[in-house]
Amino acid sequence: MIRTRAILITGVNGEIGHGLVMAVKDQRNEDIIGLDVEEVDRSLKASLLENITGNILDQNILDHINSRFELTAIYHLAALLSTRAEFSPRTAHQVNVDGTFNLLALAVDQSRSQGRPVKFFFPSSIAVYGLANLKEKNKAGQLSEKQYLFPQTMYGCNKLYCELLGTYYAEHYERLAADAGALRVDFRSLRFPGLISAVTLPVGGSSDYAPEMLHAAAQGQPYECFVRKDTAMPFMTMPDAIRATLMLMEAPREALTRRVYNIGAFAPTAGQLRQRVLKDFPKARITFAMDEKRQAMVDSWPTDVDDTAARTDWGWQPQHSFEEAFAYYLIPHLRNRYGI
Ligand code: AKB
Repeated sequence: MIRTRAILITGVNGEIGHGLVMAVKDQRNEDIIGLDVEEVDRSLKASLLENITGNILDQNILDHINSRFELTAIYHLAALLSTRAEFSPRTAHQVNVDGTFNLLALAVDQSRSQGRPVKFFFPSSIAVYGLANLKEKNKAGQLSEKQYLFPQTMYGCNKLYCELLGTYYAEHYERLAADAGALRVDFRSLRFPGLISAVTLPVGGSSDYAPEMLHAAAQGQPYECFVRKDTAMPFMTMPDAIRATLMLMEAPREALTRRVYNIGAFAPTAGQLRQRVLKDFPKARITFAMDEKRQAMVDSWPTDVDDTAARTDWGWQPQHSFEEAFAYYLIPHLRNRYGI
């Protein structure tokens, strides 16, 4: 029996999953298998060759996928975000780490049967960084890929380990085997900043204050921001995150000098976000009520990242600066979405 060629997207119901399905459907001639632990959103179903409801920890599901499809690439998006992971560290480890391990094993099986490497995309995060305190954060400024890798959150630990695990699969997997050296998993990863979508809202992250503030304002609802006004961290629009993902996956292997890249776009403080939201929604009621524990998590993340390697190796350049993000993407789409 011949298997059907497709790409696999795990966690397809999530924010990145939504954006990625739409972009792949618009720009590429590839069939998509969508996997999610919840029933796949109705809005996505028409764009998928097959939607599968199942857990990435269930080997039967992965065996089923392996037996039916020839996967040209795996976009492994399923994860518990940083705030949720602190409440359920065991589940976070199982989903974020064991789940990734299972998907890497699937990629190896696929590579063996296809006789070629399988591309594997892993969304990492600025949560891999860990700055000791605010003084250190402000002093450190933009961080390169190798600095301050001492995460203070479960999610950050999970992401950092999986960056290393994926790199091991790409560079040294079964290094003592007779056929050692064959590239099986072409692992590629981006450290995403906080992502802001005009279409969906994140669940369980610590950078959620930015999208929550915006969506609340667009709906005329009050919003209490859980970090201080002066809190800075990097953000990016969802279309830029999707564009970066596809650019990295399309880049020729020889152009890549690393397997994990920082990417940045803009890095406003929460106060600057509020000011910009008020420009378009002058009646928005946005107040600040700091949650000390979530604040400390965000304070351990950098104010911004150095993405020189991504710019040099594969031409990364965000389409949306802070002002462009609001003027050309967020505000028009939010107005359209909420009918204002
Ligand atoms: C989160 O807040 O957990 C994520 C992230 C920064 O990776 N948005």
